[in-house]
Amino acid sequence: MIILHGVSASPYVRKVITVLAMKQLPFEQKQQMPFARDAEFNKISPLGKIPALQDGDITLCDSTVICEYLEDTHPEINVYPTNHADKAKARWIEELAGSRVTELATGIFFQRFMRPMVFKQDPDEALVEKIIDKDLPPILDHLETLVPATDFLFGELQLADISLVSPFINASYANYTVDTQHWPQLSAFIDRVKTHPIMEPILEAEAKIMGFA
Ligand SMILES: N[C@@H](CCC(=O)N[C@@H](CS)C(=O)NCC(=O)O)C(=O)O
Repeated sequence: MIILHGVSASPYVRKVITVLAMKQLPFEQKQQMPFARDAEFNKISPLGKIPALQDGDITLCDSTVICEYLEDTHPEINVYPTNHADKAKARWIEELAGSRVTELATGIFFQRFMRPMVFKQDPDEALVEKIIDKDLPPILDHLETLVPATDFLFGELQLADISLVSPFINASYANYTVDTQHWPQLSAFIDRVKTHPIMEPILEAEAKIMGFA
């Protein structure tokens, strides 16, 4: 049985949960918190980050590495495009989503959710304002041109779509949603991914764990 370490509300853990669901792979989840400084967990994940995945004798860290491993070992249902050019484009979107987009969107989540709930500190609202007003708009302008008007980035729902939307799900827990007036295509795309039949039950289960439902 595959064991996934990491809390469901991590944007990176959510990628892996969704890929496991798309590939219809059963797994056991251990709700490992990030920043736990847990010596036992560090044996599995040397940087202490989530997600980590164990599959028999194999232990892997990093959501991208894990998703590629699942794609290679279970290729029956693809989560990456199969042609080289689209696959490279999908990997770039996953990288962009996992770096700058996550840094900003999850930055809002970190300030408004993690700081008060986990670290018992006040959020830095000035920083949140800077992210929303200055840092995010140029990225959102780019994403507005990147996402399609209908369906998903490569036709059917795949990992690139999930990677891109995942950080915005965290931001929504911190009362931030993409402005539908300024970025209508991106906003509609985010809704389409969140309400996809694969994603919806995952988000419902996550909301229960988070105490939102
Ligand atoms: N590149 C990694 C990033 C993982 C990551 O940064 N996870 C966060 C939680 S969302 C974490 O564990 N942070 C704890 C830390 O940085 O010590 C991936 O794609 O899995």
